[in-house]
Amino acid sequence: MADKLKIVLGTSNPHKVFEINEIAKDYNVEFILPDCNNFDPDENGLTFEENAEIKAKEASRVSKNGNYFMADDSGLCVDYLKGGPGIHSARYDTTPEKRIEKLLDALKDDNKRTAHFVCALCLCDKEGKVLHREKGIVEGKIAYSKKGSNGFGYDPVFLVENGNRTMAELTEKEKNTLSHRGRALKSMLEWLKVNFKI
Ligand code: ITT
Repeated sequence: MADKLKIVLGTSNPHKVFEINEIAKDYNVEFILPDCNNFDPDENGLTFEENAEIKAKEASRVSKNGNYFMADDSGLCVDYLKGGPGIHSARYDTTPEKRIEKLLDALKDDNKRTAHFVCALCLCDKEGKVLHREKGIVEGKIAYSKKGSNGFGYDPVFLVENGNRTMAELTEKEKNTLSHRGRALKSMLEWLKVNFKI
């Protein structure tokens, strides 16, 4: 079998690297971290797509390893908060716990709880040229309190689709099958399979 295609993942979030490699494990590809001291691009885009592109291009610029670069920009969009925290999900408050508390507090008057997670992926080459993009969404609702301990971020308060389990109560495999990241990445992997024979 040919060597695994290595793709540098422009991220500083270890949960993303773990989930992405888990989802990709049946393909001849491996996602690795950028070879640089501190990966911290200015995510000043106005959309998930723009921020994914900023991070993928920054990885191609600063990383000393790799020929291909991908980034994931993702977040939680709550209807009552007019799509917020959205692209600001990672910065909604200072810690994951505080972010969840702030979200539950914002919805405490029994407001509309429908929400969705979004994941935008962008793949580019060494020169920073965009080769492909994908997007994945999973619909759900914000729970009244935290449940479950798997996953990361807002998973303990995100009730998946029409079910009564939060994302943090799903097994790793269940989350990866239906999550925004799982859906976007599956399409990206199929594209890579056709174009890079992975
Ligand atoms: P990088 O920018 O370095 O990749 P980040 O965590 O800052 O890492 P984003 O800017 O894309 O990444 O913000 C994503 C945030 O959205 C993340 O920190 C979580 O709070 C939330 N999020 C994204 N995917 C999630 C998931 O699968 N489960 C729970 N929360 C998620």
